[in-house]
Amino acid sequence: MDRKILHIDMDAFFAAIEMLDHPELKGKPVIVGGTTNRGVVSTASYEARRFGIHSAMPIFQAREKCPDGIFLPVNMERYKDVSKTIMKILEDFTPLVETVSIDEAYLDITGMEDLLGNPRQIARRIKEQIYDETRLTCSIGIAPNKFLAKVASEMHKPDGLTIITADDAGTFLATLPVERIPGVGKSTVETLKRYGIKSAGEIKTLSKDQLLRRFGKFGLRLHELARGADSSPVVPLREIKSISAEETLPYDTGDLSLLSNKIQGQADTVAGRLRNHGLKGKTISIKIKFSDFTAVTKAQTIAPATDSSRMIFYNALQLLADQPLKKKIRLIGVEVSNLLKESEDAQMSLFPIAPAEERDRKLYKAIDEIREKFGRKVIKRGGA
Ligand code: TTP
Ligand code: MG
Repeated sequence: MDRKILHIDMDAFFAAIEMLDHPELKGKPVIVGGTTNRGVVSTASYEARRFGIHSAMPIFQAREKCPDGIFLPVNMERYKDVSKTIMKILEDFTPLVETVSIDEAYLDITGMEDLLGNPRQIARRIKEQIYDETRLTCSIGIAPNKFLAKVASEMHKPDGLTIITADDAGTFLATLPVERIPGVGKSTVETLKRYGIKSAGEIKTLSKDQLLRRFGKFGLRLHELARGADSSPVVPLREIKSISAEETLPYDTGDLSLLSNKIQGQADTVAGRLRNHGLKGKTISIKIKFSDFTAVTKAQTIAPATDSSRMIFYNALQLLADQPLKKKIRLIGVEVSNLLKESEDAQMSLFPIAPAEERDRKLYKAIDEIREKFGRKVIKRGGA
């Protein structure tokens, strides 16, 4: 049966909240991200976007583009509160809600028609209820899968409502620029352009093998997305048990500097995903598969729960240092489990967060231990 997936994304989220809290800013170019020139733009109101301002642009550049803009600091606690209100509204519609960031979620509304009306009616009710409770607008996309629902929600921002059926998907993808595919960054865009590929649909001209060779595992995903296919399920937050990243190495190795670099990258990835979900974890593990395909998992539990890539990295590094490595390694991975929702983390207030110095001391200790064991060359980057 066709699934019905709804993707919802709030419009100019941080800026919209500031305009709500300061009605005199309505209709003005509002830029949230900081008042000094050192930071970057978190987001800009649609009025400010007309000046070419966008997320991640340095503030000084935004000032050049829009000297009369209103520059505001980030008030994250307030935005998180609003986010909670919105997610609660969504969870009243269905428990199948996957929060992907502070202002974005997927809902699986398959089979809800009898209860709540057709997809368009469901989307309208969600929009109405959010507006009633928060006075904010959002954009919604509905499609047979998460990928198409996400691109649909972006199509008619702000206050959009876009439905893509399985039948329209081909036409839609034929004109969708590749940069709009989630996960496609600058370098992928460049490579695809070299093949003369500009739209998502045009990716179909490359074979599965070509895509695999050129882009690795992500190539296989592109192969599917080009056909409008995406089987990934909507996973409600409380069902996420762990977040991990792992990698089969290009060749079997015992090179500790390579392995610690991999762990560092994986710790970054995992920490980013934790933060996206508003989660922190207490158990950090590494997974190692050796050249003879035997495997070990080593874990340690820490307090307080963390979403910091440094904390994850140094704990993972320590686990690696404690692990006898008699054989070459084929695969390495980092996982964080024992997850808590940030808001539910009662322990956070019981354990004061270790001061930066203490964290660094532990990090350096782990690095020293590794150096002692494997020689100085192993970890080159000073603060790692
Ligand atoms: P987005 O949904 O990407 O942006 P938005 O809601 O401001 O605007 P749009 O109408 O296009 O959806 O991100 C949600 C919030 O996350 C955004 O308001 C600010 C924050 N954010 C950052 O802090 N840095 C970033 O680079 C991005 C993209 C978002
Ligand atoms: Mg948004």
